[in-house]
Amino acid sequence: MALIVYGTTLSPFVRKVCVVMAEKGLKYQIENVTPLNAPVDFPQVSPLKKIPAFRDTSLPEPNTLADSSVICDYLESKYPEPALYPKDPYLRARALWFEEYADSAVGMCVTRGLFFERVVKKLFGQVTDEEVCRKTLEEQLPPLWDYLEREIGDRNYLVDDKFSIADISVATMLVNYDHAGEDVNPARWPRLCNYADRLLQRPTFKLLIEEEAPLVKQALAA
Ligand SMILES: N[C@@H](CCC(=O)N[C@@H](CS)C(=O)NCC(=O)O)C(=O)O
Repeated sequence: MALIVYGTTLSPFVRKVCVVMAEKGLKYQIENVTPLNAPVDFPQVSPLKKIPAFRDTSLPEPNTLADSSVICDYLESKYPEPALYPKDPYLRARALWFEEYADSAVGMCVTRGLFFERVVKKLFGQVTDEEVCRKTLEEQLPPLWDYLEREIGDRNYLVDDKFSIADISVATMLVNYDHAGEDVNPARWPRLCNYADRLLQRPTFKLLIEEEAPLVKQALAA
């Protein structure tokens, strides 16, 4: 298999890369690595020891990359169809902005503030810190959702009303939000709620969500 992803799709960043590959019709192999069970030589593939990391075995060494945004950019350059980044320079930059917004601010809240507390900790027999979750849900996430609600407006997709890396990056965070047992409140954020419902039904997301569900269910029941 030429394309290898190191990680687990429970990570929104790993899922982002897998969805990009699936949208492009690429076959890939997952090497199951989590930051907690990474082999000692993992830093050779991922110098910051984060997932995802990636290898294209069709290339001579060094043939690895780290960081979801870097990997997705590589995949777009190497496999340009279907395009997941706008061609127009401004629209492309705007898509990258939403990718950054999702990866950083939303990611911090959804992964650290909710998914880690409610799912990862439970998988490791640890106790959820309810105060961290409360603060995330009541104080930190609402302004982030407000912004996305405004930006979606009457469109189906965030940039130029075409499906792009912007939507993949936001939607992968919405999957972890859902895995952490939360729904976007339709009364307060009707557009974001509708957007989440639509994107998570997309076959490339749906397939991964279904694969991830049993482990998440096990954690939530613990
Ligand atoms: N900017 C990175 C973020 C990746 C990331 O933070 N991954 C988490 C898992 S969701 C991780 O590996 N954390 C381990 C650590 O921070 O040491 C990307 O886009 O790939």
